[in-house]
Amino acid sequence: MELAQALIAGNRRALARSISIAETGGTAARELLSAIYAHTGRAHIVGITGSPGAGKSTLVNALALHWRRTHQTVGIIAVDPTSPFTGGAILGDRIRMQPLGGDTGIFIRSMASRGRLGGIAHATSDAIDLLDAAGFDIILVETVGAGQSEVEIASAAHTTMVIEVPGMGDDVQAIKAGILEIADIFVVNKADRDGADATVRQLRAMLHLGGPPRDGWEPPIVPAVAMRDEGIANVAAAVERHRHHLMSTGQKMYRERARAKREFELLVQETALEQVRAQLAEQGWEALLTRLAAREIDPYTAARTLLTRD
Ligand SMILES: Nc1nc2c(ncn2[C@@H]2O[C@H](COP(=O)(O)OP(=O)(O)O)[C@@H](O)[C@H]2O)c(=O)[nH]1
Ligand SMILES: [Mg+2]
Repeated sequence: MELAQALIAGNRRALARSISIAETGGTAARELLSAIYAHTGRAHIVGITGSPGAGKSTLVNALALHWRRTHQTVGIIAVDPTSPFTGGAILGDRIRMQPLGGDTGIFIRSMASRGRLGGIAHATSDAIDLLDAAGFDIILVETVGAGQSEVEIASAAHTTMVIEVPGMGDDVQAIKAGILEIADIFVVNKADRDGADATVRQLRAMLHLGGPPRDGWEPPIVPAVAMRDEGIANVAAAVERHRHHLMSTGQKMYRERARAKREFELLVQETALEQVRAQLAEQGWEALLTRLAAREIDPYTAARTLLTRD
């Protein structure tokens, strides 16, 4: 497959086109992803999540520049399901990330879900594979902390970084238990503001309330001022330590397996649905939906019948 070959050879236009194909989904996407799969599994994938305005894009920018200085290539995916139509946030991120432009060792892409099954998480996962096959050493995935999506994206990452900012005050409950579950590293960004020390202390207390460290890893809490490039080397070092931890304890393999499972199950669902719909054609599918709505048949029987028929 020509496109796949160009992508693997490092052609940036081929990469951009491939990600668009993955966003759309369907047969073309599957053929492409199938052709590149053997070339994936090399990159270290870092998910970055936190509330809007916490400084994720600024941090991503600073980290990418840091890693470029150490001669590593960086692929960046910005996921923002909150503004698929206006493109406002996406454009904002593009502009903010501009200092990175012009360097082929960095590739930046904003993701939009084009109504795929599994939505943006699925398309993002495919984009990660494409960047991986294109040879990027580190893949950064920025996602807004909006509940389910961050958890899904965390399961696609090797290292998940959660960004907090000072000023949580009494609002410790604002840090949801879910966040504690997924965070491998905490960054207290905007440490130039009052209360950064208190935020670090609160996070530490919350982590200790959660009992002994999971899998032998105590998430470090790293203060940073992303805007001024302060603490970025410490954040990068924490990522490096976590990566090493995953390798040396065998958890890397475990995470890879969990990711493969999730992706595979989603793929089987997607493929089965497409096959069934193709079998019935558009008319048959619409007729079936009408009969379901009229309670003429039940969905359980209908699904079983469709999937077991040769
Ligand atoms: N005071 C301060 N502001 C910051 C810092 N990092 C980022 N910002 C600002 O916070 C705002 C939101 O940053 P952005 O990276 O877009 O946040 P995102 O929504 O999490 O991606 C921008 O105006 C940044 O300039 C920091 O370390 N200190
Ligand atoms: Mg952002």
